[in-house]
Parts: sequence; C-alpha cells; structure tokens
Amino acid sequence: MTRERIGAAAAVERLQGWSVKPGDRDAIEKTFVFEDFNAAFGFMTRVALKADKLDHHPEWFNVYNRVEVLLATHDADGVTDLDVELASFMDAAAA
Ligand code: H2B
Repeated sequence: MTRERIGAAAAVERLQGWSVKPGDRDAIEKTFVFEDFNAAFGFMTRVALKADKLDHHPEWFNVYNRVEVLLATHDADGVTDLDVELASFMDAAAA
C-alpha cells in the first residue's frame, strides 16, 4: 500500500522545498544547509535512526554543513508515500 508509486510531481505538491529530480529517474530531492558540520551530522543521525525504523533509506551526500538528499523507493522504481513520510520527517528534523 505505502509502496505504491505516486510519482515525484504528486509528492512535491505535498511537501515544502522539495523538487522533482530532473532526468529519467522518478525521485525527489532537496538540499539542506546547516550552521556547521555538527548540525548537519546531528540531522543525519536523527534521520538515519528514523530511516532504519522505516526500512527506507535516503541517498544523500554531505560536505561540511550541506546535505544533498535524493528520495525514491527502489522496490517501486519511483516515489511513494514512504518517501513523503521520510521527507516530512527530514523537514521537521531540520527545523
Ligand atoms: N530504501 C529505499 N529508499 N527504497 C527501498 O526500496 C528500500 C530502502 N528498500 N531501504 C529496502 C531498504 C530494501 O532494500 C530491503 C531489501 O527491504
């Protein structure tokens, strides 16, 4: 049910500051910028624990205070409610 594909366009309508990834892959993306590495890594730690509970893991890249995130559901070959759920958690964790 939650792993049914809804698509990136529908997902970003339900979120703030997330974009449809350009190109062939159905995915959403957002770049988070923090005060410093400590804040960025604290965010990543909180998200990592949540991601593991959901069994749903972000593709992400960190340099210093910046965390670039891409979300998609590999099983569904695209964006599902699970991605929206993790994206919402990330927004709250970054606030
Ligand atoms: N994360 C993401 N983003 N998409 C998935 O489809 C996914 C996952 N599936 N984390 C899980 C784990 C899968 O690899 C395991 C085998 O259930």
